[in-house]
Amino acid sequence: MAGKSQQASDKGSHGVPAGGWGSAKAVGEILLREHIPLAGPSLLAHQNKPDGYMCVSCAWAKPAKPHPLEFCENGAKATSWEVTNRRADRAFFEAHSLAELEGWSDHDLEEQGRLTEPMRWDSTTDKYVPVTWLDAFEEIGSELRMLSPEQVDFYTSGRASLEAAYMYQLFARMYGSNHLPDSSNMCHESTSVGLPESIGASIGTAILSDFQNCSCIFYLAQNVGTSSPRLLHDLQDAVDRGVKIVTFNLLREPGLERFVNPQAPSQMLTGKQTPISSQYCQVKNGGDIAALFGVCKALIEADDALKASGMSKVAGTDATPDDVADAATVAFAASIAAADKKHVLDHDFIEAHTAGFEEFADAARNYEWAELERVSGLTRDQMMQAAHTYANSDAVLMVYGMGLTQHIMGVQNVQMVANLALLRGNIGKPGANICAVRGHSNVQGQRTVGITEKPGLVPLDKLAQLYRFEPPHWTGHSTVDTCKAILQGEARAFIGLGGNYLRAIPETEAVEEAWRNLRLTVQIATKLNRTHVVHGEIAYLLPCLGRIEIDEQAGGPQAVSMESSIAHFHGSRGRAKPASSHLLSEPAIIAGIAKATLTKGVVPWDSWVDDYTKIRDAIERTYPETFKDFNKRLFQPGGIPRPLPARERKWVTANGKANFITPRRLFPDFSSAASARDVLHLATLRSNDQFNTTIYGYNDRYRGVEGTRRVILMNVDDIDRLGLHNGQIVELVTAIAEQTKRSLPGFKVMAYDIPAGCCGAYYPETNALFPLDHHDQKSKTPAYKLLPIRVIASPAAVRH
Ligand SMILES: Nc1nc2c(c(=O)[nH]1)N[C@H]1C(S)=C(S)[C@@H](COP(=O)(O)OP(=O)(O)OC[C@H]3O[C@@H](n4cnc5c(=O)[nH]c(N)nc54)[C@H](O)[C@@H]3O)O[C@H]1N2
Ligand SMILES: Nc1nc2c(c(=O)[nH]1)N[C@H]1C(S)=C(S)[C@@H](COP(=O)(O)OP(=O)(O)OC[C@H]3O[C@@H](n4cnc5c(=O)[nH]c(N)nc54)[C@H](O)[C@@H]3O)O[C@H]1N2
Ligand SMILES: [Mo]
Repeated sequence: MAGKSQQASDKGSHGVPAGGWGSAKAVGEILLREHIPLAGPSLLAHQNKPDGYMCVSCAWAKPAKPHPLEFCENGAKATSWEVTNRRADRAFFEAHSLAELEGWSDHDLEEQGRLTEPMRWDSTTDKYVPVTWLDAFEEIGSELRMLSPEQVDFYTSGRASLEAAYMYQLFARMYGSNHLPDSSNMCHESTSVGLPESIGASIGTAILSDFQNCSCIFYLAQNVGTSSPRLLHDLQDAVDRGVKIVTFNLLREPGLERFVNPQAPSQMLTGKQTPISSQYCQVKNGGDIAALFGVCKALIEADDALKASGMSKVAGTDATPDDVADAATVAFAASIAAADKKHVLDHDFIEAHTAGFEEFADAARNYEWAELERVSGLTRDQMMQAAHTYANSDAVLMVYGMGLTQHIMGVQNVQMVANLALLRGNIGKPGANICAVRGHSNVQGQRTVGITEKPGLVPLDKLAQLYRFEPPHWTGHSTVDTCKAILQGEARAFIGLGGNYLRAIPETEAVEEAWRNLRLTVQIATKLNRTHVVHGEIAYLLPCLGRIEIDEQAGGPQAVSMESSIAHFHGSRGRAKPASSHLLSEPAIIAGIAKATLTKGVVPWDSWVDDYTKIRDAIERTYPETFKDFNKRLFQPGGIPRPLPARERKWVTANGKANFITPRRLFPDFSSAASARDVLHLATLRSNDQFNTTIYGYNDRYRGVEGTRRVILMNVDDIDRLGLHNGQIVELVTAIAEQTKRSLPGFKVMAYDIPAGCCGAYYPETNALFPLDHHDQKSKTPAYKLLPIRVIASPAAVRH
């Protein structure tokens, strides 16, 4: 039963624990590289503190009683990257045409440093040249007025504040468009669509205290050491309390195996490591529905056996356990009975609060273990062991990330997590909830204040009443729809509030080509990226203040706010000197464009920009319950909690119940060609040296990758079987929708601890392989964690 990947080994894939000296060293290196040896450390002391600024990296919780240094290696990197002394100024743009910059890597573009003044593309020289803010707003406004609102898409990346996001969606709607695609469409959209059907919440229900009250954590498909390192502190504290962590991940991620707290001197000096996972289930990508069905099957059948033995309160038959179950299940049931428990499932909760249990339970009973093992890549023993831990824990917290959401069956993955939680009432009691770990630092909050293409999620009547206009009621474009509209020539203008759209989306090559036909591209940004370099007929690059910078307006220095992964709102006050005196804040830029575009309306754009408390008052007027006393509570330690009915077991669903939703199948139905023996399933990954499309460097020290990002992580048996060898240069070719050839040369084979049939490579280098239609049907989240590909020997040289 003790399979190789069952127990957390004491070494990660590369013997590197998460955190530790490597982390401390990396922070020092990045501060030096960005030329900020002094400002950096003193600034970092204010990161994620009640009167400080909220980290621009991940969205993890900001505790009421922060650690002295409430930052991590990656937060420090993100801060340094923003307050860098490097500048992409007018001299830089004078020296480089956009045609030339198109040949640059993502890393080299951003590495030029902060943008310093507004720029307009000049067609005669093919360069960005300085322009005044007023001229920029005027031309953008007059172009937008000439287009019809259906032709314009307003993208948002998840970093902009609640204030900026609220203004932006209001502007788009007053202009007449619901085309408000956002980074969330590529990220947790499966959560936003899946959880409302299951439990009537569009976000996770967990808050920080659940980490202190749980007795077990199921940790699924999230790479804590890289993506939200501060959450490691909460995991470490939980482990110290004896909490069992059961991990389901495609890879053996060091952060989920062992942690050395770089902020605990005793751990640093003694090298003491906290083992994180008590059980590590190395699941195949896309295997989670099968894996969780296995856990549920074990629980349901043990419950059936108890019921049959007459030990359960809901007894009803004369059958003995041996009649209904095999030895393993009987043993499981007996262990529960021995612990003086009457049943495995929480029947009272199921009865009182849920619908759909019987159908779900039957589906679980009907799956054969062999099939669940084949699809998940786990053994029955592993799934049974996870079920034991689950059944013996009073309060189980479910934590998950992109390895569940970015799938063809992303919504069903998320709903499967809810199903497992519902079996034992693990929602809405202390320590038991669902924690959807968010990505960008305010991606969750933007949706809260109206950034969405779905008009049903926005109080349109309220907006109409407050601002006296008729908002559009049609459904707008999600990110994938925007790509389609660009490909079909229906979209004519794209406004980007941050982000790097052309690198983040699927089907990058075709969309890039079509993008050049857009009439207008406007990018509000801090650093140069590919989405600014490839451009439309009229193109603007509008540089903004970052969150860490002092935002001085007529009414004095301003604060902004954001929502963390655990649904708390926090104020944030910038402390660094702005990168350039020509920068405007995001609210000021949005107001400038709005005023130049809209011909009517009653929004006091100028006074909002002078004093952001007025924007927050407007947010409170629009959402009185969610943002009650918003300004007054802005800097409340620990943040302002957002109302979460599901935490109180109030289910805001169509039937007023929490719903078991039975997935239709275990795995996507790919064509038979895509199931051929030489096809592998690619998951795209983040390295420890990147933030999304921002590439800090070419090492991933946790995974032992050095000096390149063009690697393909493969199982040794697959390397052999396909006649390849470690270190060989190969081409990656998409094995679905093959009428269009999608391929990328110059990847290096790297033998890695990954289940057979699966492979991994970095995002965004691999995005050109993804067909646009390869997404979850309901949420349209691109299936970035499972693409059938072929790995083919090729003579091309390695490139970055
Ligand atoms: N340093 C850093 N921090 C970040 C980001 C960053 O790029 N860099 N990005 C931010 C953003 S926007 C987001 S959304 C989050 C992303 O943070 P995560 O949710 O951690 O997303 P990924 O890094 O893509 O990795 C997902 C994890 O899922 C595993 N996995 C892949 N496929 C499967 C599968 O099918 N099943 C299971 N069980 N596991 C699977 C991978 O091995 C990996 O450990 O992080 C945020 N924070
Ligand atoms: N293959 C694959 N593709 C993926 C993913 C994956 O796992 N695999 N993950 C998806 C996910 S989860 C996400 S969230 C998306 C990310 O997609 P995006 O959010 O569009 O991309 P980012 O790389 O986060 O954007 C970086 C740029 O944001 C700008 N920026 C930084 N700070 C600020 C600021 O304060 N204000 C403004 N205005 N601009 C700023 C800078 O110019 C920087 O170059 O990518 C998605 N794409
Ligand atoms: Mo994300």
